[in-house]
Amino acid sequence: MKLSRKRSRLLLLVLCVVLLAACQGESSILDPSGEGAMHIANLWWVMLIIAAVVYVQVISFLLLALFRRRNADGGGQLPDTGPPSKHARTFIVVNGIAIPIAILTFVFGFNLLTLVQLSPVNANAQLTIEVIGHRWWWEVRYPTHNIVTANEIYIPTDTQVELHLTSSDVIHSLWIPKLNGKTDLIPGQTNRMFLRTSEVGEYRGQCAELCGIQHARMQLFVVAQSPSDFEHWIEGQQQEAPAPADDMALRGQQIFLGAACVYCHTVRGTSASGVIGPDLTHLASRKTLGAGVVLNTPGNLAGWIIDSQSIKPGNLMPPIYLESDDLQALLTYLATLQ
Ligand code: HEC
Ligand SMILES: [Cu+2]
Repeated sequence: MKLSRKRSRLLLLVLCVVLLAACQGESSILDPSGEGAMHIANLWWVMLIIAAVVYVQVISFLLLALFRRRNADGGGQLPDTGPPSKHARTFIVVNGIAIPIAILTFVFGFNLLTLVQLSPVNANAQLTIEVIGHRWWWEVRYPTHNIVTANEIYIPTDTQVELHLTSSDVIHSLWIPKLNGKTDLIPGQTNRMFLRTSEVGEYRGQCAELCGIQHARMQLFVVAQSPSDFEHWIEGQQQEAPAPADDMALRGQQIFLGAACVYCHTVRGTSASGVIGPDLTHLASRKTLGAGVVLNTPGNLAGWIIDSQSIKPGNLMPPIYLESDDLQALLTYLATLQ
């Protein structure tokens, strides 16, 4: 098929728009909101520009050579010009050796500089948060505040936050594209990574290391708040679960404490102290269930409890059968875990 000039121009335009659109978005490294991601984006742009200039130069030399050859005498055969002239030799030394060495040295240096900038060792942390990878969710602990939550990392803006990363089973990798690069979570080892942003907002994160069947659905959210909002959040999360205020919630609590839930989940302020699944003390304050798989609504919560396998197949919570009014009471109780 032969494209008319007008059509191919249109195609080019559409292509450009599509490519530019890919630069934005909630998981784009080219749209940084944090200090770490900004250094990475700078490196990316510098390398892109250098590569583009080199590409244009190489292609123009290639075209020049082709063009010259066609004009040479002898029907496409290169004329015998004897040994290369001094001029030709200088050309090769400059363009083939000196410039590539200069470019590679510069890029290497820029990479080292970026690595240093990304290194948490140089940063004096104002807040430390522990993140523990599990198949397939994130445990998030604030050791100085005595808080445990899951799949959400709340941070104050304009604060140097240091994450201590480890894993309880296989290797995972934490990646919050708009805030920083990837760092592995390795069992038996603690890796560090820093987060710093001045923009209030929600940033998507994702496990970036194949860790099993639900790897792709191991998401998390970083919520950056103003320092005063963050203090408020901390105070809320430090509370133990309140005692049930009415009969329905009380019945729900009894069902919760009498069911298998307690072997896997903790609710501070009750006897439930399991550590296999996420801490549920402030479940109702979370936005999603199952590491970002569904929104935390009563309907989704009911569906999750009865058969989380149909929502996130292969996850480590078994289906739990409950009579419908028992389930209703349990939902009422779970809704009090603000
Ligand atoms: C055998 C252990 C086990 C039992 C028993 C169990 N769970 Fe879970 N639960 C898990 C695991 C593991 C997850 C995390 C699944 C994931 O996201 O991949 C989970 C996740 C959840 C979540 C989502 C939490 C979040 O923040 O995403 C809720 C809510 C929940 N369980 C409630 C319950 C309730 C209520 C019961 C009892 C009726 C129960 N679970 C019984 C292991 C268990
Ligand atoms: Cu993972």
